[in-house]
Amino acid sequence: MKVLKPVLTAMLVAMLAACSEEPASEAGGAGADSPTEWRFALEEIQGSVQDAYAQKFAELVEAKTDGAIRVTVYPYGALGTSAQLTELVQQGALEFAFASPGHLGSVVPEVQVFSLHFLLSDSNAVNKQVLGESPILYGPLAEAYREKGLKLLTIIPEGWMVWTANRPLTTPDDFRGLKIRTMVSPLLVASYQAYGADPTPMPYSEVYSGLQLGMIDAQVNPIFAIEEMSFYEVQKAMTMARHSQFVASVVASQRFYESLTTEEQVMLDEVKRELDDYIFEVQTQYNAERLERIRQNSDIEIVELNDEQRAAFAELARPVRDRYRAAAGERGAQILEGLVEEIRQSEAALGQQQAAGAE
Ligand code: 6CS
Repeated sequence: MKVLKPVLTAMLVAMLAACSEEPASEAGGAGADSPTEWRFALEEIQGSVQDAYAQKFAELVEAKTDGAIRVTVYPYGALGTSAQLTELVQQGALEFAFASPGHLGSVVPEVQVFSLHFLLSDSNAVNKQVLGESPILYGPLAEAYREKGLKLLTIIPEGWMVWTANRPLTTPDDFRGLKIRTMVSPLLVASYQAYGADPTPMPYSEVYSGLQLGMIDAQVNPIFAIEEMSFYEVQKAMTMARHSQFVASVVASQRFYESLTTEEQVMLDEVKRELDDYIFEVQTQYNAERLERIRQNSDIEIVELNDEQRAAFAELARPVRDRYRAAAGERGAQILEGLVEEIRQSEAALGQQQAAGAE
Protein backbone atom coordinates (compact mmCIF):
# COMPACT_ATOMS: atom_id res chain seq x y z
CA MET A 1 0.00 0.00 0.00
CA LYS A 2 2.95 2.31 0.74
CA VAL A 3 4.02 2.00 -2.91
CA LEU A 4 0.48 2.52 -4.16
CA LYS A 5 -0.22 5.78 -2.34
CA PRO A 6 2.08 8.05 -4.40
CA VAL A 7 0.85 6.32 -7.56
CA LEU A 8 -2.76 7.00 -6.64
CA THR A 9 -2.02 10.63 -5.84
CA ALA A 10 -0.17 11.02 -9.15
CA MET A 11 -3.20 9.55 -10.96
CA LEU A 12 -5.46 12.05 -9.19
CA VAL A 13 -3.16 14.92 -10.19
CA ALA A 14 -3.26 13.78 -13.83
CA MET A 15 -7.04 13.39 -13.68
CA LEU A 16 -7.46 16.90 -12.29
CA ALA A 17 -5.17 18.38 -14.92
CA ALA A 18 -7.20 16.65 -17.64
CA CYS A 19 -10.49 17.95 -16.17
CA SER A 20 -9.26 21.52 -16.16
CA GLU A 21 -9.02 23.77 -19.20
CA GLU A 22 -6.94 26.25 -17.16
CA PRO A 23 -3.48 25.34 -15.89
CA ALA A 24 -3.68 24.30 -12.23
CA SER A 25 -2.45 26.81 -9.66
CA GLU A 26 -2.95 29.85 -11.84
CA ALA A 27 -5.37 32.50 -10.74
CA GLY A 28 -6.15 34.65 -13.80
CA GLY A 29 -9.65 35.71 -12.71
CA ALA A 30 -11.18 38.92 -13.99
CA GLY A 31 -10.67 39.75 -17.61
CA ALA A 32 -10.35 36.19 -18.97
CA ASP A 33 -12.67 35.30 -21.85
CA SER A 34 -13.97 32.08 -20.35
CA PRO A 35 -14.39 31.73 -16.58
CA THR A 36 -11.47 30.50 -14.54
CA GLU A 37 -12.23 27.31 -12.64
CA TRP A 38 -11.41 26.89 -8.95
CA ARG A 39 -11.82 23.38 -7.57
CA PHE A 40 -12.99 22.76 -4.02
CA ALA A 41 -12.95 19.19 -2.62
CA LEU A 42 -14.91 17.95 0.39
CA GLU A 43 -14.37 15.26 3.01
CA GLU A 44 -18.13 14.82 3.22
CA ILE A 45 -20.94 13.78 0.88
CA GLN A 46 -23.56 15.92 -0.89
CA GLY A 47 -26.04 17.38 1.59
CA SER A 48 -23.43 17.65 4.39
CA VAL A 49 -22.27 20.72 6.31
CA GLN A 50 -19.11 20.91 4.19
CA ASP A 51 -21.22 20.70 1.03
CA ALA A 52 -23.43 23.58 2.23
CA TYR A 53 -20.28 25.61 2.92
CA ALA A 54 -18.73 24.94 -0.48
CA GLN A 55 -21.96 25.58 -2.41
CA LYS A 56 -22.36 28.97 -0.71
CA PHE A 57 -18.64 29.68 -1.24
CA ALA A 58 -19.13 29.03 -4.97
CA GLU A 59 -22.20 31.27 -5.07
CA LEU A 60 -20.41 34.16 -3.32
CA VAL A 61 -17.19 33.89 -5.37
CA GLU A 62 -19.12 33.77 -8.63
CA ALA A 63 -21.27 36.76 -7.61
CA LYS A 64 -18.33 38.83 -6.36
CA THR A 65 -16.31 38.23 -9.55
CA ASP A 66 -19.31 38.71 -11.91
CA GLY A 67 -18.88 35.15 -13.10
CA ALA A 68 -15.17 35.49 -13.97
CA ILE A 69 -14.40 32.67 -11.53
CA ARG A 70 -16.46 29.51 -11.34
CA VAL A 71 -16.09 27.05 -8.46
CA THR A 72 -16.54 23.30 -9.00
CA VAL A 73 -17.33 21.32 -5.84
CA TYR A 74 -16.11 17.70 -5.54
CA PRO A 75 -17.92 15.71 -2.81
CA TYR A 76 -16.25 12.99 -0.74
CA GLY A 77 -15.15 10.07 -2.86
CA ALA A 78 -14.68 12.03 -6.09
CA LEU A 79 -10.99 12.80 -5.59
CA GLY A 80 -9.77 10.66 -2.71
CA THR A 81 -9.41 10.41 1.04
CA SER A 82 -8.81 13.39 3.34
CA ALA A 83 -5.07 12.71 3.28
CA GLN A 84 -5.02 12.62 -0.53
CA LEU A 85 -6.97 15.88 -0.77
CA THR A 86 -4.41 17.56 1.47
CA GLU A 87 -1.57 16.25 -0.70
CA LEU A 88 -3.25 17.54 -3.86
CA VAL A 89 -3.64 20.99 -2.32
CA GLN A 90 -0.01 21.00 -1.10
CA GLN A 91 1.12 20.17 -4.64
CA GLY A 92 -1.02 22.94 -6.12
CA ALA A 93 -3.05 20.41 -8.15
CA LEU A 94 -6.23 21.40 -6.30
CA GLU A 95 -7.05 24.96 -5.23
CA PHE A 96 -9.29 24.41 -2.16
CA ALA A 97 -10.24 21.57 0.18
CA PHE A 98 -11.57 20.84 3.62
CA ALA A 99 -8.89 19.48 5.97
CA SER A 100 -10.22 18.19 9.28
CA PRO A 101 -7.74 18.35 12.15
CA GLY A 102 -8.58 14.71 12.94
CA HIS A 103 -6.92 13.75 9.64
CA LEU A 104 -4.35 16.56 9.32
CA GLY A 105 -2.40 15.89 12.53
CA SER A 106 0.44 13.99 10.86
CA VAL A 107 1.05 16.94 8.47
CA VAL A 108 0.48 19.82 10.92
CA PRO A 109 0.96 18.42 14.46
CA GLU A 110 -0.14 21.71 16.06
CA VAL A 111 -3.68 21.31 14.68
CA GLN A 112 -4.19 18.35 17.00
CA VAL A 113 -5.15 20.90 19.64
CA PHE A 114 -8.67 20.23 18.33
CA SER A 115 -8.31 16.54 19.14
CA LEU A 116 -8.14 17.36 22.86
CA HIS A 117 -11.31 16.65 24.80
CA PHE A 118 -13.03 19.19 27.08
CA LEU A 119 -10.97 22.08 25.70
CA LEU A 120 -13.55 24.16 23.83
CA SER A 121 -16.31 26.03 25.66
CA ASP A 122 -19.69 24.54 26.55
CA SER A 123 -21.07 27.65 24.83
CA ASN A 124 -21.51 27.35 21.05
CA ALA A 125 -21.48 31.15 20.76
CA VAL A 126 -18.02 31.27 22.37
CA ASN A 127 -16.69 28.51 20.12
CA LYS A 128 -18.05 30.25 17.03
CA GLN A 129 -16.36 33.49 18.00
CA VAL A 130 -13.01 31.94 18.90
CA LEU A 131 -12.83 29.63 15.85
CA GLY A 132 -13.78 32.49 13.54
CA GLU A 133 -11.54 35.24 14.89
CA SER A 134 -8.79 33.81 17.15
CA PRO A 135 -5.43 35.61 16.85
CA ILE A 136 -3.63 32.47 18.01
CA LEU A 137 -5.30 30.25 15.38
CA TYR A 138 -4.98 32.70 12.48
CA GLY A 139 -1.43 33.62 13.65
CA PRO A 140 0.89 30.80 14.82
CA LEU A 141 -1.39 27.92 13.72
CA ALA A 142 -1.81 29.45 10.23
CA GLU A 143 1.99 29.78 10.08
CA ALA A 144 2.31 26.04 10.80
CA TYR A 145 -0.08 25.38 7.88
CA ARG A 146 1.87 27.77 5.62
CA GLU A 147 5.13 25.91 6.28
CA LYS A 148 3.41 22.81 4.84
CA GLY A 149 2.21 24.55 1.67
CA LEU A 150 -1.31 25.18 2.98
CA LYS A 151 -3.06 28.53 3.33
CA LEU A 152 -5.48 28.35 6.27
CA LEU A 153 -8.62 30.21 5.18
CA THR A 154 -11.02 29.41 7.99
CA ILE A 155 -11.89 27.06 10.84
CA ILE A 156 -15.54 26.17 11.35
CA PRO A 157 -17.50 24.16 13.94
CA GLU A 158 -19.72 21.36 12.58
CA GLY A 159 -21.39 20.36 15.85
CA TRP A 160 -20.77 18.34 19.00
CA MET A 161 -19.18 14.94 18.58
CA VAL A 162 -21.50 12.12 19.68
CA TRP A 163 -20.45 8.56 20.59
CA THR A 164 -22.40 5.70 19.04
CA ALA A 165 -22.12 2.10 20.25
CA ASN A 166 -24.34 -0.87 21.06
CA ARG A 167 -24.85 0.46 24.59
CA PRO A 168 -24.75 3.90 26.22
CA LEU A 169 -21.23 5.01 27.24
CA THR A 170 -21.85 6.82 30.49
CA THR A 171 -18.64 6.10 32.44
CA PRO A 172 -15.00 5.57 31.46
CA ASP A 173 -15.52 1.93 32.51
CA ASP A 174 -17.89 1.54 29.54
CA PHE A 175 -14.92 2.27 27.25
CA ARG A 176 -12.75 -0.53 28.59
CA GLY A 177 -11.55 -2.53 25.56
CA LEU A 178 -14.12 -0.82 23.29
CA LYS A 179 -13.00 -0.76 19.66
CA ILE A 180 -13.97 2.78 18.80
CA ARG A 181 -13.22 4.06 15.31
CA THR A 182 -11.45 7.43 15.28
CA MET A 183 -9.91 9.63 12.63
CA VAL A 184 -6.16 9.11 12.32
CA SER A 185 -4.77 11.88 14.58
CA PRO A 186 -2.43 10.24 17.16
CA LEU A 187 -3.85 12.60 19.78
CA LEU A 188 -7.37 11.30 19.13
CA VAL A 189 -6.09 7.79 19.66
CA ALA A 190 -4.39 8.94 22.90
CA SER A 191 -7.64 10.62 24.03
CA TYR A 192 -9.58 7.35 23.80
CA GLN A 193 -6.75 5.29 25.25
CA ALA A 194 -6.99 7.59 28.28
CA TYR A 195 -10.55 6.26 28.79
CA GLY A 196 -9.32 2.64 28.48
CA ALA A 197 -10.64 2.11 24.93
CA ASP A 198 -8.98 0.34 22.02
CA PRO A 199 -9.19 3.12 19.38
CA THR A 200 -9.08 1.98 15.76
CA PRO A 201 -8.37 4.65 13.10
CA MET A 202 -9.90 4.01 9.68
CA PRO A 203 -11.17 6.07 6.71
CA TYR A 204 -14.64 7.60 6.92
CA SER A 205 -15.90 5.52 4.00
CA GLU A 206 -15.20 2.24 5.85
CA VAL A 207 -16.98 3.06 9.12
CA TYR A 208 -20.48 1.79 8.18
CA SER A 209 -19.25 -1.62 7.00
CA GLY A 210 -16.79 -1.78 9.91
CA LEU A 211 -19.71 -1.42 12.34
CA GLN A 212 -21.95 -3.76 10.39
CA LEU A 213 -19.32 -6.51 10.22
CA GLY A 214 -18.32 -6.07 13.86
CA MET A 215 -14.75 -5.03 13.06
CA ILE A 216 -15.35 -2.00 15.31
CA ASP A 217 -17.82 -1.56 18.19
CA ALA A 218 -18.29 2.20 18.19
CA GLN A 219 -17.55 5.46 16.40
CA VAL A 220 -17.73 9.18 17.03
CA ASN A 221 -19.10 11.94 14.77
CA PRO A 222 -21.52 14.89 14.80
CA ILE A 223 -25.23 14.10 14.54
CA PHE A 224 -25.68 15.24 10.93
CA ALA A 225 -22.94 12.79 9.86
CA ILE A 226 -24.34 9.92 11.95
CA GLU A 227 -27.59 10.41 10.05
CA GLU A 228 -26.32 10.94 6.49
CA MET A 229 -23.76 8.11 6.74
CA SER A 230 -26.48 5.84 8.27
CA PHE A 231 -24.28 4.89 11.25
CA TYR A 232 -27.36 4.97 13.50
CA GLU A 233 -28.79 2.02 11.54
CA VAL A 234 -26.01 -0.27 12.82
CA GLN A 235 -25.73 1.01 16.42
CA LYS A 236 -28.07 0.77 19.42
CA ALA A 237 -27.16 3.89 21.44
CA MET A 238 -25.96 7.47 21.04
CA THR A 239 -24.21 9.15 23.97
CA MET A 240 -23.86 12.93 24.10
CA ALA A 241 -20.98 14.02 26.33
CA ARG A 242 -20.16 17.36 24.65
CA HIS A 243 -16.50 16.40 25.00
CA SER A 244 -15.43 18.01 21.71
CA GLN A 245 -16.73 19.74 18.62
CA PHE A 246 -16.16 18.44 15.12
CA VAL A 247 -14.00 21.25 13.78
CA ALA A 248 -12.92 21.55 10.14
CA SER A 249 -10.46 23.85 8.41
CA VAL A 250 -10.68 25.10 4.84
CA VAL A 251 -7.32 25.30 3.10
CA ALA A 252 -6.06 26.66 -0.20
CA SER A 253 -2.86 25.77 -1.97
CA GLN A 254 -0.29 28.27 -0.66
CA ARG A 255 1.31 28.50 -4.14
CA PHE A 256 -2.07 29.19 -5.73
CA TYR A 257 -3.03 31.70 -3.02
CA GLU A 258 0.18 33.66 -3.56
CA SER A 259 -0.58 33.83 -7.30
CA LEU A 260 -3.88 35.63 -6.64
CA THR A 261 -4.26 39.39 -6.99
CA THR A 262 -4.68 41.45 -3.81
CA GLU A 263 -8.34 42.02 -4.79
CA GLU A 264 -8.91 38.28 -5.02
CA GLN A 265 -7.27 37.68 -1.64
CA VAL A 266 -9.42 40.43 -0.08
CA MET A 267 -12.49 38.86 -1.70
CA LEU A 268 -11.61 35.51 -0.06
CA ASP A 269 -11.38 37.27 3.33
CA GLU A 270 -14.86 38.75 2.79
CA VAL A 271 -16.26 35.37 1.77
CA LYS A 272 -14.77 33.79 4.92
CA ARG A 273 -16.44 36.38 7.16
CA GLU A 274 -19.83 36.06 5.44
CA LEU A 275 -19.67 32.27 5.63
CA ASP A 276 -18.82 32.19 9.36
CA ASP A 277 -22.37 33.25 10.29
CA TYR A 278 -24.00 31.26 7.51
CA ILE A 279 -22.36 27.93 8.32
CA PHE A 280 -22.93 28.30 12.06
CA GLU A 281 -26.68 28.53 11.37
CA VAL A 282 -26.57 25.66 8.87
CA GLN A 283 -24.77 23.23 11.17
CA THR A 284 -27.10 24.10 14.06
CA GLN A 285 -30.11 23.44 11.84
CA TYR A 286 -28.72 20.25 10.24
CA ASN A 287 -27.78 18.72 13.60
CA ALA A 288 -31.21 19.50 15.11
CA GLU A 289 -33.24 18.32 12.09
CA ARG A 290 -31.27 15.12 11.66
CA LEU A 291 -31.56 14.18 15.30
CA GLU A 292 -35.33 14.29 14.74
CA ARG A 293 -34.94 12.16 11.62
CA ILE A 294 -32.88 9.58 13.56
CA ARG A 295 -35.55 9.49 16.29
CA GLN A 296 -38.28 8.96 13.68
CA ASN A 297 -36.44 6.31 11.69
CA SER A 298 -35.04 4.18 14.50
CA ASP A 299 -35.45 3.22 18.14
CA ILE A 300 -31.85 4.06 18.99
CA GLU A 301 -31.35 4.99 22.66
CA ILE A 302 -30.22 8.58 23.12
CA VAL A 303 -28.43 9.46 26.36
CA GLU A 304 -27.13 12.86 27.47
CA LEU A 305 -24.45 12.88 30.17
CA ASN A 306 -24.88 15.13 33.21
CA ASP A 307 -22.11 17.38 34.56
CA GLU A 308 -20.92 14.79 37.06
CA GLN A 309 -20.62 12.10 34.38
CA ARG A 310 -18.80 14.51 32.07
CA ALA A 311 -16.38 15.44 34.85
CA ALA A 312 -15.18 11.83 35.15
CA PHE A 313 -14.15 11.89 31.47
CA ALA A 314 -12.71 15.40 31.70
CA GLU A 315 -10.40 14.32 34.51
CA LEU A 316 -8.97 11.48 32.41
CA ALA A 317 -8.68 13.75 29.35
CA ARG A 318 -6.61 16.40 31.12
CA PRO A 319 -3.18 14.61 31.04
CA VAL A 320 -3.52 14.16 27.25
CA ARG A 321 -2.64 17.87 27.03
CA ASP A 322 0.94 16.91 27.97
CA ARG A 323 0.97 14.45 25.08
CA TYR A 324 -0.10 17.32 22.81
CA ARG A 325 2.70 19.57 24.09
CA ALA A 326 5.22 16.78 23.48
CA ALA A 327 3.91 16.16 19.94
CA ALA A 328 3.41 19.77 18.84
CA GLY A 329 6.45 21.38 20.47
CA GLU A 330 6.89 24.93 21.66
CA ARG A 331 4.57 26.49 19.09
CA GLY A 332 1.93 23.89 19.93
CA ALA A 333 2.20 24.73 23.62
CA GLN A 334 1.80 28.42 22.75
CA ILE A 335 -1.30 27.65 20.68
CA LEU A 336 -2.82 25.56 23.49
CA GLU A 337 -2.25 28.16 26.19
CA GLY A 338 -3.38 30.98 23.85
CA LEU A 339 -6.56 29.15 22.92
CA VAL A 340 -7.45 28.40 26.54
CA GLU A 341 -7.01 32.09 27.37
CA GLU A 342 -9.04 33.28 24.37
CA ILE A 343 -11.88 30.93 25.33
CA ARG A 344 -11.78 32.24 28.91
CA GLN A 345 -11.91 35.85 27.70
CA SER A 346 -14.70 35.18 25.22
CA GLU A 347 -16.76 33.35 27.89
CA ALA A 348 -16.30 36.32 30.23
CA ALA A 349 -17.22 38.89 27.55
CA LEU A 350 -20.27 36.98 26.30
CA GLY A 351 -21.33 36.31 29.89
CA GLN A 352 -21.20 40.04 30.63
CA GLN A 353 -23.19 40.86 27.49
CA GLN A 354 -25.86 38.33 28.46
CA ALA A 355 -25.99 39.70 31.99
CA ALA A 356 -26.31 43.27 30.63
CA GLY A 357 -29.12 42.13 28.29
CA ALA A 358 -31.01 40.60 31.21
CA GLU A 359 -30.92 43.82 33.30
O1 6CS B 1 -15.13 10.92 10.69
C1 6CS B 1 -14.60 11.37 9.67
O2 6CS B 1 -13.60 10.88 9.17
C2 6CS B 1 -15.28 12.53 8.97
N1 6CS B 1 -16.35 13.09 9.74
C3 6CS B 1 -16.93 14.20 9.34
C4 6CS B 1 -18.15 14.70 10.00
N2 6CS B 1 -16.44 14.93 8.34
C5 6CS B 1 -15.24 14.58 7.59
C6 6CS B 1 -14.40 13.52 8.29
O3 6CS B 1 -13.51 12.93 7.44
